[in-house]
Amino acid sequence: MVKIEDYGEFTTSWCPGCGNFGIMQAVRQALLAQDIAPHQFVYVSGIGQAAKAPHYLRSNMFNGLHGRALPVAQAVRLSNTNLPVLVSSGDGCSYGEGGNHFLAAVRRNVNMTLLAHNNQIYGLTKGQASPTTMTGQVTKTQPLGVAATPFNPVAVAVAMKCSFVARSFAGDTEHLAQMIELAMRHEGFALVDILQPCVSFNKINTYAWYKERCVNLPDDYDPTDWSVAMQTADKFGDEIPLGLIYKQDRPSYETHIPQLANGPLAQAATDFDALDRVLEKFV
Ligand SMILES: Cc1ncc(C[n+]2csc(CCOP(=O)(O)OP(=O)(O)O)c2C)c(N)n1
Ligand code: SF4
Repeated sequence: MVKIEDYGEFTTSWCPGCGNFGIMQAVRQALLAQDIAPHQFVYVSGIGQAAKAPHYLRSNMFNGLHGRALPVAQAVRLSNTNLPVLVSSGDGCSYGEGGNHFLAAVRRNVNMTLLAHNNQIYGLTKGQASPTTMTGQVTKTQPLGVAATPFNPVAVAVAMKCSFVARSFAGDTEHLAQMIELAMRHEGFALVDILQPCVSFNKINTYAWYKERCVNLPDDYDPTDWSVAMQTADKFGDEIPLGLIYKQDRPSYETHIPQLANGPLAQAATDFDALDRVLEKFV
């Protein structure tokens, strides 16, 4: 039986009060609820404050380049389909630098979970606007205010019929742990967009700002109704719905790959004769 202490205690370089602490607490709770030991999963990230999350959990981990966490995570999962794969990535990393990888991941539907730490700012590089920063918000590099319209990741994911789309809030760790657990148990690509206050560089979208607006979806909400999910996903303003917004059960990418039919590649015996033939032909 796994214990919460098994995931370790680490000193972080995050600012006191950062929303990332709530996310890490929820990740631990979600892993514990599934009885997943540190060696039984892989935690992947790119670059940024969010991407430091795997440094602060005892687990297998891999740091990719900025925006490149998802391709790495897909490769990990496809080479060992026995391993649950969790990704922590900032809104800049997931929706800016990694935007096209995000779209491809939604389409591919490899079985894994993306935790997008959405603080609506670039935290690590000290507060430039990210794709989710609100129009008009003044930052050090946008002194006249952001001119662009913000990217709505939840609406984009629902529009693409992503197989699992949830939104949660770093200030409500119980709700967040529930969403992470649901996402990890889901068969296919799961997005959990997490509203994560950056107390140092985003003075607009604070804990109080999110709390005033966040509303949990009602118990009778049907996440399989795509039209309702589109309307729900479009809401981001005076009201921000939290919960499992959309879900569609469909076969994950792994099930389409004939080479995986006999089990994980990582456990397959190496065919040295075939390897010799390849080397002879191409080297
Ligand atoms: C290709 C590339 N572009 C830019 C950078 C510089 N850079 C590093 S972290 C970062 C922003 C991180 O913001 P975000 O992904 O939102 O994560 P946060 O730090 O807010 O958690 C940037 C622009 C980089 N390392 N690589
Ligand atoms: S700069 Fe923002 S995101 Fe980074 S650790 Fe500090 S509060 Fe968190």
